[in-house]
Amino acid sequence: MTDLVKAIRHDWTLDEIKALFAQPFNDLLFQAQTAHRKYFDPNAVQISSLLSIKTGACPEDCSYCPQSAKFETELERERLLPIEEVKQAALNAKQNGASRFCMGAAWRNPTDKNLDKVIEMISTVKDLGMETCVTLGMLTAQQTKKLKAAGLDYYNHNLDTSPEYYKEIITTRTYQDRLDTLENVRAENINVCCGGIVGMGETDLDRAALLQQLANLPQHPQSVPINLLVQVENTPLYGTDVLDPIEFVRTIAVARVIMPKSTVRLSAGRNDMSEEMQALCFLAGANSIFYGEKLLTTPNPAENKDMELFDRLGIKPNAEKHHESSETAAA
Ligand code: SAM
Ligand code: DTB
Ligand code: SF4
Repeated sequence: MTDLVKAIRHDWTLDEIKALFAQPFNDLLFQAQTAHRKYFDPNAVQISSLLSIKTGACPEDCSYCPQSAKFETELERERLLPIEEVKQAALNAKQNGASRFCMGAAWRNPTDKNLDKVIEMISTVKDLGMETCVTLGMLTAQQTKKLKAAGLDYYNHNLDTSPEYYKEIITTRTYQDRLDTLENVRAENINVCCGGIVGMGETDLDRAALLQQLANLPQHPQSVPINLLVQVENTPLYGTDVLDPIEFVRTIAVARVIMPKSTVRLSAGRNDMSEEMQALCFLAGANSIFYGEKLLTTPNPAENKDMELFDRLGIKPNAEKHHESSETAAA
């Protein structure tokens, strides 16, 4: 083990992160597995289910996203879902074995009126005994306080890519806007779920720089989703060269090494991955997945396929526990 990976750090240099990536694959995986075993049960994976509570017609221009109004995707746009539909979806997710229910809305930011409706959804899902997560776009400090008061467990807001590559991907909001929302969420002591997307045509350096941004936040996000781009027809990124699966596994492993106490989620893109590749991701320290046949708008492996895979790997769903109290556990 090198000195680089001894402590929880927030001062990672790009050169150090590049050096972690550049190691022989087996050395990197050994390092990641060692870090993982220090803080987590190595055979436990947390499972979260997703629901799109408001689909499509989004004013933003994120070039990976089928929900942007700027691209002619085949998506049916929908209004904010009625509370009964949300409750039923959460109940199904719970019955299928999910411990956290994540609700996503295709908004640049929520209006105060819509936020009140989402707060009702959060209370309903909490009453079912599930953890709650929402992703609604940018938040003001005031809105964040309301979410905290509602008992929200996690807020998902991704940095998506490196600061340098970001301008090639989104023009309608800045990297700093994202950092500001993350700051609001942290200030309210809501658990932060923040990661990015790879396979968008970025360079090796961009992937290292994304992980550097995440690890050098004032606190490591409690949850770090690593998404592999789901290529959707008529989005600008459709047709991008597919990322080498080994590079994807390396990205998970480096995230695990530099954010050892965070839950690392093998997120979007599993539908395009072999089971062997997913097994390598778990070996590299991924300990969470999105579970259920749909992500927000795109397909995800069927529940029984995931359970079969867990069975073959001896993985226990939803038993992921820190060996020590988390660096950043929210109240
Ligand atoms: N509209 C809100 C926002 O962008 O902050 C919340 C919902 S948005 C769909 C949540 C995240 O989903 C994005 O930040 C992005 O990281 C991820 N995402 C969207 N489309 C994706 C795709 N095609 N492949 C992989 N991840 C995607
Ligand atoms: C995250 O990092 N990935 C999820 C969740 N947070 C909200 C979203 C993935 C979306 C994939 C494309 C879709 O299904 O629309
Ligand atoms: Fe809108 Fe979020 Fe999609 Fe960007 S990622 S277009 S903000 S729904």
